[in-house]
Amino acid sequence: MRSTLLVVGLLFVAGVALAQTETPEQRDARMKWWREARFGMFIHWGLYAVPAGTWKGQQIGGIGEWIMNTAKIPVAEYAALAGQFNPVKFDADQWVAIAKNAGMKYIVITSKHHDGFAMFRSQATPFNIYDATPFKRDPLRELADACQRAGLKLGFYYSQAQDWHHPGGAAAGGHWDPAQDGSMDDYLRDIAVPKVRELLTNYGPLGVLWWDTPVDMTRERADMLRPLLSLQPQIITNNRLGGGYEGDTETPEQTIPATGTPGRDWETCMTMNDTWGYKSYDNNWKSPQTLIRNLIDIASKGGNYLLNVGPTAEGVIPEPSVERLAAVGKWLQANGEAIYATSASPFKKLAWGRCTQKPGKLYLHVFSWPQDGKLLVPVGNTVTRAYLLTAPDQALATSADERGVTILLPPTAPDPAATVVVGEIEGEPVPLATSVTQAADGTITLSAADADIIGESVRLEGDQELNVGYWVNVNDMLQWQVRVDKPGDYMVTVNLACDVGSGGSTYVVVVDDQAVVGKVAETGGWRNYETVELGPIRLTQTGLVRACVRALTKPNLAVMNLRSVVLKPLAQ
Ligand code: H79
Repeated sequence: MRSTLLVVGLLFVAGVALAQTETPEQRDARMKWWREARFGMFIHWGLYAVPAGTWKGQQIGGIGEWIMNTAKIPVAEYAALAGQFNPVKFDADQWVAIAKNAGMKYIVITSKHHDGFAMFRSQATPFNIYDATPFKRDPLRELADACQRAGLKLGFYYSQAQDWHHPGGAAAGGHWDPAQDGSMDDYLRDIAVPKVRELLTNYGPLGVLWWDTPVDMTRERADMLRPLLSLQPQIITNNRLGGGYEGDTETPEQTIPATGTPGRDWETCMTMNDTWGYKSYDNNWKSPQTLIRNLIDIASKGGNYLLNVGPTAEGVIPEPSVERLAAVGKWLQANGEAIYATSASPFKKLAWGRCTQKPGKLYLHVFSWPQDGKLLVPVGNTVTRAYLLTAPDQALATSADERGVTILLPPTAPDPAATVVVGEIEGEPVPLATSVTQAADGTITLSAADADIIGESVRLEGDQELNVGYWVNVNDMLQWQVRVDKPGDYMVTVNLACDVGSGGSTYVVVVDDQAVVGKVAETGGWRNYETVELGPIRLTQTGLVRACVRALTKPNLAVMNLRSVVLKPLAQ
């Protein structure tokens, strides 16, 4: 009896383990379409499209889908919006065509945002578009069918930890109406779990389940939802379930990480203006060029771009979004080979643009067209053939030296947003160490972005001007190779930030074996940058020299955040 129980027990444990483990090959197979896709459409559509950013005549600040929370709208008043929600212009095939025409390979739509309103027919709650509105249709059903017809993957966003409508769901997002009173566990059990089960059961094979804002999601709460994923064994989930679950993808929101997220698949989600859910008066649109370059930047770091649209309460994707998506689509029509199914750049940083690659090919996305027509690619391989992606029959001349391969370009950029030059190579690309060169006036800028970062903790971060941060290991250091052509005396300045309580570290800047020492003074915050003068340094030789910044002592949390070290020539 005992041994039977033991055997049954072991079989059970083995079964669970089997169900939960996946070999790396199985995982790669599951992730394949997503990794190749590179570009998807995020759709934020819900009841918030009715007020569209205005409540009782007042324009409400912040993101449109948060209006109920930001304006502290009582639950019953907000729910009454459903009576006015009749998106008769909604046409699933048209939305899917807009995405497809943009070159997007998948769609992720809000099935239920924090406001609690389900954009699908649900048995779990009448607060859904089928039962509570005059529309009486299930747009997710129609989108699932339209995506199937068009060959796009469909994913659902589901906000599991916030629900400002159903009792118990508003604990995480604030609380402003007694109707929200209740237990989060009851809400999860009675509302979230059955709804997610419906989403994973009723709409055919899904590409993605996109959780959000895992506030108060303990392991126990996450474990109420996570087993449902076995209903769709191939589904890809993000890292926002909570409870310590990592999911498949990292999800930087509104930012492109400086170096991607090494070792993890990732997807930047971003708005085209400043809101996810529709706001009638938000006209702060990003230019097509910015969107194209964002997509390239992300692909060059091995990530995906999930670009948002916020349809109106009539069911229309705003025209400025449609125009921009068409422009990106036009670019991808000509240059898609350099985006889809590519892998990340082999280079750390390129002064003129970005790089993606496929076996045997470097795709050089030129943002800043070289004035002298010479594109320097810091690669050690022989480039057997170079050409514009849009003109593969016209070979471009190349030459090689110790800095890499120079490709001779036409005098003007054929595509100002980004022109793709293809460099065909044999074998794996061999990136060459790039060196910092002196500006015309002699200035030497050692930027964090150009540094070789050596260490365990310190790493590159930031959006615009990059910095190194997380410098908690005193032995970490930054290095550069500098090509000196104007020896002489230079003043060394450092652009750094240091939070209150973390000051006092000492560090040394070494260039060409000459050292200056500094002591970090607090600047009031990790993002408060100040430029401090360290002292003079003499450069005696021309040619390649080494530069480095390393810490000597670190009495507190971290050494500093560092953006750059600059050497300015002193008057002779
Ligand atoms: O669905 C989109 C956002 O609504 C959601 N994630 C993306 C994909 C999101 N929810 N919360 N957050 C992002 C971050 C929290 C923002 C807040 Fe605020 C800052 C909440 C309160 C202060 C923004 C500003 C919302 C209200 C005021």
